[in-house]
Amino acid sequence: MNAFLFDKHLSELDLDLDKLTALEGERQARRLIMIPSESSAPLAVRELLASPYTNIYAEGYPRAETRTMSQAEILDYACQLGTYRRHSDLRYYKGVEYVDIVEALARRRAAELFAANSLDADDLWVNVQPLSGAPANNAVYTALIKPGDTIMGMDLLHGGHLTHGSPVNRSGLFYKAVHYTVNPQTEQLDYDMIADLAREAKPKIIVAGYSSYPWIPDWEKFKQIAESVGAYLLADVSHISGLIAAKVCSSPIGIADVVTFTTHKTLCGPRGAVIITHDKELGEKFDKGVFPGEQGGPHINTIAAMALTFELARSEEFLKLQQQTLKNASALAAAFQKNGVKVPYNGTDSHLTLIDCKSFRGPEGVPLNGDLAARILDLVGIVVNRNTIPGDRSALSASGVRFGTWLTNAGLWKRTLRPLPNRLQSYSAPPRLTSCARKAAKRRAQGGF
Ligand code: DSN
Repeated sequence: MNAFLFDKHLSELDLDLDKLTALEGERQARRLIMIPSESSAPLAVRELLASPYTNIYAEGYPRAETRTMSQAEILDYACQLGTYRRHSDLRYYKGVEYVDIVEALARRRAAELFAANSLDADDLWVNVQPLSGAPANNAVYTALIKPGDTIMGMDLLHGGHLTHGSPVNRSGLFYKAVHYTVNPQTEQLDYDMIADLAREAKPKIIVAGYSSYPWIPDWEKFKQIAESVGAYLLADVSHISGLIAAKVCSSPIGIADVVTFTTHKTLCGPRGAVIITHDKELGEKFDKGVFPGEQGGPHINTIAAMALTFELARSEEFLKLQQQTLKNASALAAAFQKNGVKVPYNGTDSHLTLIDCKSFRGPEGVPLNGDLAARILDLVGIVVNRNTIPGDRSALSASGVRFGTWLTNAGLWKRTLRPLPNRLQSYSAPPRLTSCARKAAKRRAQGGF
């Protein structure tokens, strides 16, 4: 019984899920995936995600003094394990002697990697427990403001994120959200307009950092605006954390009061998120905001994978990857423009760019929309997402398509496409679309949906 449940491989236990997983791997290897919020995590990162750390509960945090220890001190097992045995700790569970080391290492490596703007690792307070970007931002709000307080972020339709105060998200339901937009003439951030809105709305938090606005913000200008109205500045750099880690774009660390980011986009790590501040008092609030404010047990397998990600991001290869990712995005935007395709925001200095699908018209002059464009591209093996662009009125009818160049890390020329595993050779293909369509028509004819 035990052997049946616990010792067998997926291919022995569930052929369907095994096939589906192999097919997904094959899809990812064959397609040009250009969704800028995705990435391809290295094999070793994925090994850690499937490691024994997935079994652990560890509510709480490692000891505070490990924040200013060097990596060598954190990895001094004799000392760490002795301390663990001798003293009580902040975790609610035992069995976390190695987990403590892993999380302390992840925090330290993140601090060393992201130290910038004259700060060093010892100046930074890092939390690596947020399960993803949305919980990270929500933990920051929980820590800093009360329901009903005002937050100010970029309009979702112009490139902001759901958690920056969208009315359909908790950030817009619990807090009073006001939104800045791009300047309609330049389609770029207009710091005077943002400052005017901040003076009028008096937000407690201003959010900078975007999901589809492609230009790196001027962090100092945002900080001046936030200070002028007594607001905290939250830099949500989820999309560009890999670029910041490689120092190929400006960093808000030490400028913004708090920086949040996911680890699975340009940073090429596991699906998780990080909160960093240079203010210890705020850091302690964020720790409480994450646990117990927002979450229960952290995902230690993810934290272990983050620790590796932060180490890999210090490599020369990672730097080259991020440099090339930037070059590729600029080249892509320029090529679109050269071919008469309108590029919203008029270019990029990050890892993503967009097109305005209205540049294309059908035979009767009907403009292409984002959804149809994304479907056509999918059919030819290019995977993107439809996206709103300035001028759109609803997230449901987007005129744009968003392209990210993280696929630089697939190398194209470097990756050899492996044939499907033998066990899939005999796999009979899923029902063809036409037969699916026939079945759907039959269901509809019989009064189904
Ligand atoms: N929705 C993600 C994106 O695609 O940018 C960010 O959370």
